Amino acid sequence: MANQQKTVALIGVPLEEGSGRGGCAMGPAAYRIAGIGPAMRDLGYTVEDRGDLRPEPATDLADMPRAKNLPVVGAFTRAIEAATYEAAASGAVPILLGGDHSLSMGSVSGMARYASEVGRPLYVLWLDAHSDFNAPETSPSGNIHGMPVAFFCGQAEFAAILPSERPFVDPQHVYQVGIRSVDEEERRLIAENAVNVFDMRAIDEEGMGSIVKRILADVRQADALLHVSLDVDFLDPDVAPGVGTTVPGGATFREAHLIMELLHDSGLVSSLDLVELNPFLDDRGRSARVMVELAASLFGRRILDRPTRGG
Ligand code: HAR
Ligand code: MN
Ligand code: MN
Ligand code: MN
Repeated sequence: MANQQKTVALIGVPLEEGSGRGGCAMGPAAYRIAGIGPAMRDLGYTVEDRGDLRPEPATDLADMPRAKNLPVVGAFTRAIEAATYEAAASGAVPILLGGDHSLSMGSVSGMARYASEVGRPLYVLWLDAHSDFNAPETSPSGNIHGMPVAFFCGQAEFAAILPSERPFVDPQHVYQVGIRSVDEEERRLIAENAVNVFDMRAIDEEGMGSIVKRILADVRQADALLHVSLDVDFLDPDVAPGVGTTVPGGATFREAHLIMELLHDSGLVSSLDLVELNPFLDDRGRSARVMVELAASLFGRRILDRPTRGG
């Protein structure tokens, strides 16, 4: 990603109905207060803030007990899919300011449509404590933020939210890093679908750097677009407490920072989600600032210049 002349499109998604509790809808405001726009501008990008999406609940989507708040989440999914696709098609890098993780049903589907139009595969890097591969039938909670990966891989067709001919992401092109909370049925699903999962043990044994370099080599080899989805709970709760589903033993700030620097150097990132921030649970804006800091590193903020390494 050469910064000069590049445009980033900020898309606010005040969606919390996928999470089963209040607070994530304040996420876009918190990211703006923490300075996401100025951080991108300082790096040389043109910043288009497209404001917040606020769709009316979809009247054609019936309530489903095992997929809570479906008419709201479904309406957001449609609006997010369209906004993400349009931003990418206009040549910008979409940055989704969440909002709970159900927003990725829309952002990844929008990028999948864009990728198929330009004739390239879409790969997804999922940075999260959770696999988010439940279907309504397997979810223990019924919360849709635990289902987006299954949805964009075509494994959770729980309602006619998007046209049935939409392109799906191949689960083998999904790389999950930081995983440490997987439900019983979900465990079976990710294995059957051959999702690439790097849990905390893999990170401890192999090191974050070598895992991420391998992933990026696969993406480059495939000449793919890469969508990055960063869930606050990927980070250790000591680093980022502002999230409803903390799981101990998460990534350190240094591990997360390294990923962002490697992603920037790769030049492969086409789009980014910042999700699950719950400002109501945060500690004086700390988690919002950490997320903005990580996004800035992904877009090129660096500590020192480095000789460019090939590949
Ligand atoms: N696996 C659990 C469920 O489906 C919890 C999912 C929580 N997901 C997030 N995003 N917080 O990763 O209910
Ligand atoms: Mn998640
Ligand atoms: Mn999570
Ligand atoms: Mn393949």
